[in-house]
Amino acid sequence: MSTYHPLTEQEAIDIARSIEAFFPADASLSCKEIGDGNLNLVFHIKDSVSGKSLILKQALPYAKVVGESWPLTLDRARIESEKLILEGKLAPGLVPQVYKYDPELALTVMEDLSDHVIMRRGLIEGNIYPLFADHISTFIANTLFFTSDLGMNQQQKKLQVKSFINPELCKITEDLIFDDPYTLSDNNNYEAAIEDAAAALRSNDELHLEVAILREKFLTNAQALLHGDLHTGSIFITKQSTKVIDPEFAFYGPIGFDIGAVYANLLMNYVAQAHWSKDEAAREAHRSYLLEMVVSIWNQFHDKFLALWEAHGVDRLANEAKGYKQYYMKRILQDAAGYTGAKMIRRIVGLSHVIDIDRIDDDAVRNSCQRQVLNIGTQLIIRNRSLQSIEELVDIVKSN
Ligand code: SR1
Ligand code: MG
Repeated sequence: MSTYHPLTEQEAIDIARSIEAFFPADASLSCKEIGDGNLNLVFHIKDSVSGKSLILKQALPYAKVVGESWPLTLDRARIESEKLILEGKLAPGLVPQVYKYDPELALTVMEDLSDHVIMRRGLIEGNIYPLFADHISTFIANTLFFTSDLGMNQQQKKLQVKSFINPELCKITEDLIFDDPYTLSDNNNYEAAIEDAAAALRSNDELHLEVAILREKFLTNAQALLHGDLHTGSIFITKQSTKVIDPEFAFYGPIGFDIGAVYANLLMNYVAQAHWSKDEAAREAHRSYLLEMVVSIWNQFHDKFLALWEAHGVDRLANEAKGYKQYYMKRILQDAAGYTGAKMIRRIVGLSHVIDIDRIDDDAVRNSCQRQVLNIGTQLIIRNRSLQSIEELVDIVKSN
């Protein structure tokens, strides 16, 4: 057993070579560290003889995006590998295969998805993904239903809640999403040109009440085992295939939080298409496509979740009480709207941004997009508890 230390590229090659029956004996392995996320090292190992490849992901004991001054638990590597394995069982084909987890090194060895692209980049290029709504609605419905009190043994669920307690990663979300944007915080990061819009977030009492309610649900509502960070940078995609990665923020929380993460990132791309699409017709086509995708994801998720409930529901009263299913699904939709708004706002004024918006080089266009994201986010949060349909969510987006 090795004691923890950040791996060198040569050590990553040696570990990859030891994965049984993966690389042939005459493999000629090369390695490159390719991690471009906020937290971890990611080694890409390739055999030039067979063409086979692997990913080794190693957690660092601090948040890479900030540095060693922000210590972070290595237990997130366990949570990530256990969640990936569980997701692979509940939503087959929609996550990378895990070959090995090494707790000492906080290391997960998994399938290389280099034949896919990160969805955020694909959307910026204006690509269409015809199967995405089907795939992601299956992923969300299956992983959330079967880890909830509706779909699994309720005593086992309590043990699962315990095993996925993830206090440090949850605190990042609690601070960066549900606190910092609404106060003067050193973590905040936004341009002087939108100071007035950022200040408006800090003085809006109606908004603060709704964010406090969303925050409370995030802190206390252990509804299902969430991915916890389901943005378009956590999704590898092609026209035929979707693979969800990076569940290190997994914990038991409100179902709407995962849906809100997907929506927020689709909608920020929707706003940013004002810059990224070459001509007006292409831009409008892509924007319509993104809004249709938002509607389709909800409708498919709704139908799939209810079908699972019908076939596999374990809670007699929840199964039979008249009106309960409608109540439950509407609450998920309303939570999803609120979390969509919260996740949009944090990416404009908070610590960690998205390239859809940040890489717009024209200052005026970028600032205008930032303001639009803040407006949509604010309205979604303020109106979340009265929202009645997915079409209403789309209307809020279009009217801002
Ligand atoms: C300090 S980590 C910043 C962000 O990166 C992750 O992807 C999460 O979204 C987190 O909030
Ligand atoms: Mg991540």
